Amino acid sequence: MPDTDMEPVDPSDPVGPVDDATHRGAFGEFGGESGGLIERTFRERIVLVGVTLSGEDPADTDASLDELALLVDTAGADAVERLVQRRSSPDPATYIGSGKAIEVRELAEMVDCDTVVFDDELSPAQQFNLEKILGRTALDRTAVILDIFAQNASTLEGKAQVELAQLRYRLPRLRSSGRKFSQQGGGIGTRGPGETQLEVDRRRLVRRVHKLEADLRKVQLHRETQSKARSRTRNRAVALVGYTNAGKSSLLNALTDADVLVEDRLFATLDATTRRLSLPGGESVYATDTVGFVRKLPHQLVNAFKTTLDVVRDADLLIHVVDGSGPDPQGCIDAVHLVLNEIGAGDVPELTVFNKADINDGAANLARHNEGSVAVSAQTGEGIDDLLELIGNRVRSMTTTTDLLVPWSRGDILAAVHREGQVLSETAASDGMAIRARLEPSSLGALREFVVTSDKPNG
Ligand SMILES: Nc1nc2c(ncn2[C@@H]2O[C@H](COP(=O)(O)OP(=O)(O)OP(=O)(O)O)[C@@H](O)[C@H]2O)c(=O)[nH]1
Ligand SMILES: [Mg+2]
Repeated sequence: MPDTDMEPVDPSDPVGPVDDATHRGAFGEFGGESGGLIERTFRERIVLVGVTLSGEDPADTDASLDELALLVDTAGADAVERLVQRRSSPDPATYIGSGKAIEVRELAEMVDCDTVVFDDELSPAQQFNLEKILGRTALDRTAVILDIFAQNASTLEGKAQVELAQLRYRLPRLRSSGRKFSQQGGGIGTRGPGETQLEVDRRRLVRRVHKLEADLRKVQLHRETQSKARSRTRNRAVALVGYTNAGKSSLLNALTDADVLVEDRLFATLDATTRRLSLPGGESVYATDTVGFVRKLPHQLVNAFKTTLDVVRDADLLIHVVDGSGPDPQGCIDAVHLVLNEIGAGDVPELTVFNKADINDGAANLARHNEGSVAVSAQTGEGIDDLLELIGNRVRSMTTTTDLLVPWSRGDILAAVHREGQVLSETAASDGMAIRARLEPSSLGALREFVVTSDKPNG
């Protein structure tokens, strides 16, 4: 659950933060801080570059570049031009062809842009070669997403996860890009330290990675203990998942009194928040809001956010929140499914919720064409009762309705039924208490000799 017991970073720790990950952006210089918020003195001008591989739909490249433009904007820069190349495969040395790279350089000079952002993860060598040809900084999608995460991380756990992802991304780039990672020192593009210093830096980074990994393992252990405690209480767990900015946090707030930060911003939520949610049938479940997804979510982040994403993998039901008013709901759904598969949550049952029904007819139309889904507005509350009903039905279908006859002499069994299940009715009979209860299959074993009939309502 959300609040972690992670150790604060000790400033005297020799393996303290190597790089002020939360205050260094992918773009430009910072003008300083006011009220704890970072202000950038200027917004860099960016050229975006994408590749359509053979067999790929150019429309997908466009959608991906639209999203990259939004990511770049969130990170604090302006995408002023874009360029797409069709290729059979990425060039191992330069990602795009070297002739095309010269074209990009000319375009960058023409529009006076400082940085070129490529819509995929570049290998360290590709990045190095591209910077040489372009004569300016070459960044990739991963660096931009990491930058946004770094700006948004607020809890110790979130910060540690982002820093770990950044270090894993930067380590292999240390030598080839000549970037400098020491505390004092310039931002992107400054010349690197000498070979010896590089080795020192590298060792320091590796030590820091190990420290962060150990810290995060502790958090994970803590969380596993909590989730064991929860499974003893027999409450089901649902996780809100979806594309970033779809309205997951807004929906958790609408369903419970969670008071999670809601912002019109990509990746506003990086930590998991769990609240108890009471359903109309009388059951309660634990509902967790967590980090949003995006196309090509960097694997470094997926790995570093493992403890946070475990909540999704271990959930009994996913509430997949889709912005039904947006231009490309299906593209977002597909992107989310890819990430779910990647984190091993591809098989968790899913309930699709088309949100933002107050904006246009999109959500309602989508819900009509998608069996078992529902249209809601987290903002106005429209459809929320239907959603609660649906969650209740889905959760109920996971448990079994059972009739038991418990002899009067077995007070312990009576108590166990009440503790482990939800008692629907109790009728006193001459030979004991006749009970109808919803029980988990796992509880049924121990109660077998008292079971009269047992059936699963919705399969
Ligand atoms: N009009 C309208 N706006 C909504 C609705 N739900 C959410 N929003 C807005 O959409 C934006 C994103 O909402 P969040 O709840 O932060 O979205 P999220 O999915 O948690 O986003 P991340 O945590 O950044 O991934 C905010 O500006 C919300 O006010 C809705 O039903 N209607
Ligand atoms: Mg959120």
